[in-house]
Amino acid sequence: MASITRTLPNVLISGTPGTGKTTHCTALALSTGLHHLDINRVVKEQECHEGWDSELETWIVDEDKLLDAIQPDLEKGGQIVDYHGCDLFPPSLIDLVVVIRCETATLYDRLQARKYGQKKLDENMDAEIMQVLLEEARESYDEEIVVELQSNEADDVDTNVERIENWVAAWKRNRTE
Ligand code: DAT
Repeated sequence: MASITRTLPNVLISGTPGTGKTTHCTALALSTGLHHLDINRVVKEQECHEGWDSELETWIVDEDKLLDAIQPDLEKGGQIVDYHGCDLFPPSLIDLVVVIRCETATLYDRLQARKYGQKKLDENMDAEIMQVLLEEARESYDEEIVVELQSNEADDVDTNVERIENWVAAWKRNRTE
């Protein structure tokens, strides 16, 4: 089985757009040496989509094609997976799920700064308020591997990254014992 042969863990960093996924993944890739697997980038560069949704300003993802594209990396392990969805990845290939959260006023400012259209902005604000990603994560994976972390201030990133770094180190130790 793929999960037995992996010597490095796969960590999914999820959350509503603007909460801080990419900020965390970039820092984590630097501090752990694991690979930042930016799913939006794969979708775009490997054309794992069925076109552009101009109303929601996003690619319409072809999930089968996307999974085919990333499966080898997930099987290899050592991936920090950066994506706003949780239910797409095979649970057997994900070792930790971090759902990044953010206070609504702060998120609103971040999304406005990105110049999102009103529909996209409202949809993402609703998703954060209704904690859609957290629920999705809890439904898709064992509850013990799902962690919710706040990302409102710069200090939060440092604390969260250190915590995930420690988790990765413990996972590696457990593998070799
Ligand atoms: P995501 O990848 O979830 O869309 P991001 O990492 O690009 O989010 O962050 C969105 C913006 O918010 C970006 O300008 C960085 C900033 N940001 C993220 N986390 C933060 C934090 N904890 N403190 C201050 N700014 C943060």
